[in-house]
Amino acid sequence: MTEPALPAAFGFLASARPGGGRVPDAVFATRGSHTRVDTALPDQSLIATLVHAPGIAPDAAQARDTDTAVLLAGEFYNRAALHSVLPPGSEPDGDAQLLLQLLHRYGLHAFRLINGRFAAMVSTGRRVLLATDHAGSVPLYTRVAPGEVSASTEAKTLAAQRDPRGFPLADARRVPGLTGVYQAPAGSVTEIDLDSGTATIHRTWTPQLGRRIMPEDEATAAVRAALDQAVAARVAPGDTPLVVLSGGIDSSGVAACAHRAAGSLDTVSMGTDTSDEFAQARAVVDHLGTRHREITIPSADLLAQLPYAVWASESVDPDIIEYLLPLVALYRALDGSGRRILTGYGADIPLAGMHREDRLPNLDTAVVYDMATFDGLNEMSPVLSALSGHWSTHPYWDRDVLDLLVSLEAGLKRRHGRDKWVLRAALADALPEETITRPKLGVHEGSGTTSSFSRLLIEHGVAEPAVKEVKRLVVRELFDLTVGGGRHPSEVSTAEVVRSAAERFARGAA
Ligand code: IOT
Ligand code: MG
Ligand code: MG
Repeated sequence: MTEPALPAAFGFLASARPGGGRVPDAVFATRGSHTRVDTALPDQSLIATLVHAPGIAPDAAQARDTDTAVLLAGEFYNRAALHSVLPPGSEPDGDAQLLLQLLHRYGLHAFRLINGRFAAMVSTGRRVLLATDHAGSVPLYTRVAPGEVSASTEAKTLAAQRDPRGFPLADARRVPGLTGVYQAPAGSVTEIDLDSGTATIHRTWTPQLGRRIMPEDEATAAVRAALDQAVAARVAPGDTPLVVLSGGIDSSGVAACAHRAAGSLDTVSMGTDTSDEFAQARAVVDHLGTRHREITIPSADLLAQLPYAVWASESVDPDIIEYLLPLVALYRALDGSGRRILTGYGADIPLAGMHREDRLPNLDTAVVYDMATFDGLNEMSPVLSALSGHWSTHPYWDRDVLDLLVSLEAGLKRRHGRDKWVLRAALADALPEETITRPKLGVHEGSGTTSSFSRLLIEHGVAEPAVKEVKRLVVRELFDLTVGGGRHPSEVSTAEVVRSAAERFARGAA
């Protein structure tokens, strides 16, 4: 049997209690089938709803033995290495079983070993462990009270159950407007005592602060090897992956590696009636020979989908929403059954690609800042694509690729007058010259999202200097409606929310 192209589960809502109980029906943004899990352990019960691709039994997303139960949303990328540290003869079937065996050997330190895209909940003895991958790329939320720990990959599902009131969780981020709901930090295990509701957070990963000096050829070879491996680990045997392609260096690099790893590749580009990067993507498509599709979304339709972008990402950051909106609209426009999608998202963070200037001190300041502030923005959330049934994954935020890129000295990132030099040089033999040398263009610029959103506000009477602040109000109101308030995004009108935010701002500013 070939391995399925999608992970066994995309997400979950779960509850651990000393006695039994039931988990309420959950409305996820993630589209998929729901499977109930009810595991009675000697000291607690773990009950859950798993949300997963239709037609794939989510068996590999759960595992148990005598006193421990594991739930896993997402997947691991260093399986061979993880298998190699298990006793001979142990042959775990799926990532949840693999995790269970690692937990036996290493305790909660098992999570320090995993390079993956996942959120996990573990019930063991009288304790509950909530774990995120290094990047927190699958958001994980919790509400904790003595005698009950609820956890979910979507905050909205916890908002729906107001009781019991959550305990404060030191060091975790509160979710705006949702009393008692916290987001588990990226790269951590939250260890909770079920009886008392007290928690300790253990960090399992932190961004590198030291920088490595390397000769040019060594640095480019290391980057290429790491990216090749990260992409190969994200391609399922026998599956043709889909790359969301802008024609910039980041996604074109992923496309080149994916084409090589899978032997065939589908690509898709989105644009709007105001702007697109279709010609630049086409250069890569022709070079690699991918099966390509262009999707044009009118700007008005794009902005009308703002509620979906906020509902899926559960982010309140207006800049991030401008990056995510075009991608969410693209994912929603993909028909057919669930695909495995690779993106170039995140490359600009360790390489300071958004930072358009030459000075190295400022470049490294930007890298340090961005690596210290990404947590909680949810820009890599799988829900962005899972809302239409697709699984997305981001090779540049593979743990090994990210550790390498972050750690390179700034002079390798900005070199010979080029931004992201080391990546461009690493891909020089795999892509057309015009792609290698193409200046960076953000997705929010290439799709005209930032400017159309600004224009919409100005049409509603917002003065130019207030645009940024009103965007923040709009995004927050969309969050309150769709995440806190449980409204489906199809029932929320961007225009109405813009009108109300503009009015509120005008009243406040007057
Ligand atoms: P950008 O790097 O332009 O795009 C991110 C990814 O989205 C691309 O690699 C590509 O896979 C996909 N994409 C972009 N445009 C299109 C398109 N027209 N059609 C299809 N796919 C497309 C913002 C940005 O510049 O996006 N994201 C940054 C950094 C975010 C800042 N976050 C932070 N500081 N925490 C990034 O690194 O991706
Ligand atoms: Mg990029
Ligand atoms: Mg771009």
